[in-house]
Amino acid sequence: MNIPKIPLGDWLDALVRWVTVAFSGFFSLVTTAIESILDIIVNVLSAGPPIILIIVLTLLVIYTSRWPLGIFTLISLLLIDNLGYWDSSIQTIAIVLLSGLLTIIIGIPVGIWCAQRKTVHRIVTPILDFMQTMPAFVYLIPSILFFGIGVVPGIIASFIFAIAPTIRMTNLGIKEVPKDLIEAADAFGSSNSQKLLKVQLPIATPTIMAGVNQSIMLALSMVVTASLVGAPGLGADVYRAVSQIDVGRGFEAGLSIVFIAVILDRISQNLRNPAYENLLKKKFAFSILAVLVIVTAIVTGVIKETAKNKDGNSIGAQTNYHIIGIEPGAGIMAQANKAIKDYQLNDWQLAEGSSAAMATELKKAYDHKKPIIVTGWAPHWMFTTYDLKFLKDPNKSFGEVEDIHTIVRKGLKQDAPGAYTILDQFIWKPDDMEKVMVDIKDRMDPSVAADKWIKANGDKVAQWTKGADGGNGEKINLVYVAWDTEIASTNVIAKVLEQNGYDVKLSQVEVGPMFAGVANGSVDGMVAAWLPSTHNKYYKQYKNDLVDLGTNLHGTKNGLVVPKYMDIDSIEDLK
Ligand code: PBE
Repeated sequence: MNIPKIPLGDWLDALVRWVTVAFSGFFSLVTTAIESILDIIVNVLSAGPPIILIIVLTLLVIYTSRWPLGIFTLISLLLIDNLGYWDSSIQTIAIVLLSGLLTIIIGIPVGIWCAQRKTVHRIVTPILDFMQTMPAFVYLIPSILFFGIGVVPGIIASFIFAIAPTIRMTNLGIKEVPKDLIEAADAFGSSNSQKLLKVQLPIATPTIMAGVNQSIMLALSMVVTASLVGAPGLGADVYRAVSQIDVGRGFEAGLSIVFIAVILDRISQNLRNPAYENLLKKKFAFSILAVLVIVTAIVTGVIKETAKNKDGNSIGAQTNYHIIGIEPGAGIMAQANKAIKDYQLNDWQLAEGSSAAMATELKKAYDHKKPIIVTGWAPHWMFTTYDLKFLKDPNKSFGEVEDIHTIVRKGLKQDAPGAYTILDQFIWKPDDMEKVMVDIKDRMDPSVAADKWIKANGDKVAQWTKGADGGNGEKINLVYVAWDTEIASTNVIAKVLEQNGYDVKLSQVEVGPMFAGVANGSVDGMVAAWLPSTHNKYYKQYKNDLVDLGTNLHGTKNGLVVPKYMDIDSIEDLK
């Protein structure tokens, strides 16, 4: 019997699409709110030179957790600054604080409600189980659609992932309040709210704080994940290091995360019972801190606001000085950073994320005729789908028209001569590639789209396979990065190899690992090297261990891309 697949994914897709449109006003409100609060936190944390915050945090740690930990804090923060991760750390601390704040504001009331009503508890528990076990990556996907790329989807995903302990522990803490105390409170005729505020909550506080502490730690564990959708900070540094196989930077950024974790953990654990409470009353100490924070927030806010009002309606102001980028390891990202330098776009930032997230952002802006600037490349389906233009690049920061090369491991020629020949003879045109890309973008399965193109272009494929021995089920492992261009080309060449008797496996990786994998022979090849300039850095690093089979496509282009409705023509206009 043939039971058709239940289209669960399609249903959810449709639901998310509908929600995206129906609640777009609400989502942009949330986005603005979260961004503004985060701005305030970042402003406060970076108000003075780093040493000021280092001293304040050290004092706070000494006060809550004794001086030895204070010394640790001092040294580790100085080290973070010295290694060059101070700004990233500020971003990370701000993100974690905000997610933590949200979990408190929402988690504690929900926890109380659970403790008071059995039904609520019964409904909330499985939801929490679901939220905690669903891989956090999954939340990122609709989050991007709802909130765009940047820090907000990251915060929302962290919040969902981290809120469970606060709710559970609040519920537990209140339930564990001894019965006789409640009875005593009842006997004295206290109202429900009196009972809650004067008896239950105070007694439950240690348990609740343990939950909050857990939530903060979970939020911190999300920073790397959140960076996949463009959240800045140490997580982005780690992600960048992974995609470029930069062991040293990865370790440094990771170490900084560890330091921050220890500091935040100790502060939040001991906040309730500071170590030196006898020297300085808790109320007094925290009031000073609160006043300090509020005053700094107001002062920095006013300064920023006056600065902002000066440039009113420029493209920069409208796009928040953000260029929407893609995977941090992509060559085009290095080029975009170079452009920012070459054209002295000092106010501008390049947001890191992924190609898919960039495409989503572009669609959102385009649908509302809003200004947007993305890192773009051709061939690409976005040029057939939208009216777009490359910004002129007189300084050639993005290099010239390029070729895509096929690169295989050493020894493939001996091990699988037929596959080697096919890979060597593989060549097509930007138009061909774009056709496959458009089908995939219209939600055709990549291998189906590849098959469709192959069927329609038998003559071209025949040229690639001419004179190649068929395989006998030998395994061929191809790597690629999830760029639209390479998804298309890799699937096409994989299909052709399969049709010629090879057992092809595709592995999707980051760009650094793609080159490294072919160089160390753990995979057989790839068709995704953009040369001479885009992937120059990787090519130079590994070229002695690779076999370059030459061009498989001529005529690619990288640059900054904007919708045609925008009134600028050159990167110089961004100044
Ligand atoms: N791209 C597409 C890649 C190469 C292929 C332009 C996004 C890059 O910048 O590395």
